[in-house]
Amino acid sequence: MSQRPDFLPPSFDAGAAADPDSGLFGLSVPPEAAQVHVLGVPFDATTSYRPGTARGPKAVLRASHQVDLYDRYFGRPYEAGIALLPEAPVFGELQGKAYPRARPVIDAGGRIEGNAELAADLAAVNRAGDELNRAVRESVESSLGQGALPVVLGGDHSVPFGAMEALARRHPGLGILHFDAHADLRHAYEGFTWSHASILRNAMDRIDGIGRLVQVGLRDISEEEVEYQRASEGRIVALWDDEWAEAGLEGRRAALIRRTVAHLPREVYISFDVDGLDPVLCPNTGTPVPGGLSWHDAMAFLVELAKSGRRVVGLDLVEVSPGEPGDGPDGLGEHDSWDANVGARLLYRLIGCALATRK
Ligand SMILES: [Mn+2]
Repeated sequence: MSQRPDFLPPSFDAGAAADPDSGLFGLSVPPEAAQVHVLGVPFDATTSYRPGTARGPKAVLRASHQVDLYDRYFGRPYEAGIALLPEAPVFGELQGKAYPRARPVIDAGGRIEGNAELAADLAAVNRAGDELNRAVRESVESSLGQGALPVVLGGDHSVPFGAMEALARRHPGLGILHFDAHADLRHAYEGFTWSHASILRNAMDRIDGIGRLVQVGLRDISEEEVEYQRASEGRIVALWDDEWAEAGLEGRRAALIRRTVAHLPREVYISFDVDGLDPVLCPNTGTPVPGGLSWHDAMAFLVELAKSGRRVVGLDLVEVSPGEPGDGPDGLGEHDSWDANVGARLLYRLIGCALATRK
């Protein structure tokens, strides 16, 4: 056994069931003592297909109490101290403001020409996105200032822009390893500047310090996005889901993982949209698509990334949705949803991977 970190009470047992009132992963670590800061961002205003990811952070928190803290892949990530930051009221306020005003714009398919009311709705949603980005960026900068690993827990995929900004500023040339069914390279989807479907486009167009984007699991894409990838002249590298399936049939996956990871620069940000996984693992996510990575596929990428000597400087997990609202606390059901269970375990592995690269 290693030495017990100071933040754990002497009675703490990593193998025991977590107290329902405990923090993320059953730990109750003050942020000052934690090497990992998880920022929950309950926001999904531009969700176009199926809402619910705004309840993701609460659902993942509750499901995290079931995650075993010892990990055969990455050891004892909990010893670093993992703290869910106190919920910033600004996110709920922005969600309350932007969500209802986004609905009529989405219903109109983003075609707002000549309609002043819709134009005002769209402007309000875009302003909320600006504010959200600023709040996320400031929180991540504060975590970085304290030497902590910043982790953003969505929410939909629009939320981590501020984290990417803060990290690219600190690590010029930063690479992004992006797991997703979608490329998210659309230009202002449905008119929204800060749409979940535009997150990587916004990152590539608006953030100077990003060196390369490596996208894994893609299987639902517009022609405009393919053109954009092509025009990047190698700045964007895609591993398509059909290539991945074919490599499986031919027994070439291990080499393909190594080759994909080799495209990344030394410093890496992971943006993990849970819909990159097989929807069997995330049936309630906002925009599920058949195909996708298995659990073990995703783990193989994380293990290879850690082995490769690269350094994970920050990450997000987004688009985890517990499904229909329930009668339990925080709009959750009586029991943990399967999506939240998978999300909590994935979050723990992502954090474990990142910590393993920082040693
Ligand atoms: Mn996405």
